[in-house]
Amino acid sequence: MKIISPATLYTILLTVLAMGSSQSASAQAAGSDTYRIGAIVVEAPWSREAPGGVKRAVGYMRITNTGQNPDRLVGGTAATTGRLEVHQSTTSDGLTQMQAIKDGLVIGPGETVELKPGAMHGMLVDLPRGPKAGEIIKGTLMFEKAGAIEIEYQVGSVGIRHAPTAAASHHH
Ligand SMILES: [Cu+2]
Repeated sequence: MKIISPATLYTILLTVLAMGSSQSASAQAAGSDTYRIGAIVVEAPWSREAPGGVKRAVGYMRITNTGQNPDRLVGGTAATTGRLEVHQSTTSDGLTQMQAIKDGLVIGPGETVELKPGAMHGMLVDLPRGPKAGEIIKGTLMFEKAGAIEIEYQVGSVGIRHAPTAAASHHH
């Protein structure tokens, strides 16, 4: 029988600890398009390439309030200089216009709100530059009750209508 010296044992222990932490890190990365803070769950944030030097981009996601009380998305940051606005699209006389929702987006208890193309959507404004397909935009969302949460938008190509990650995992 081999006797393990305390120094060796220490090394083994450190190795096990390192393995444990790298495993949990990769598990987190696998589910990285779902984010939670308090009662709020944010799923699949995504954006779209903004061509031609435009420094704004769309910001889509699904937000669920699993709590007993309403909460409110009041804004957020995007990349180094940008911020998130929540817009409502309205069409009248064939003309579609967007308006920022000034008082924030209320999400009732048990409610899921989807920010998506052609409807209520997020707009990332004042970005340092237009995002490119395949990139990630780091940002935060600020909720009145749940607080701030860090998220990442997956950037898809110009013209896509669905989250790039969801599109990649579907086989139609
Ligand atoms: Cu808009």
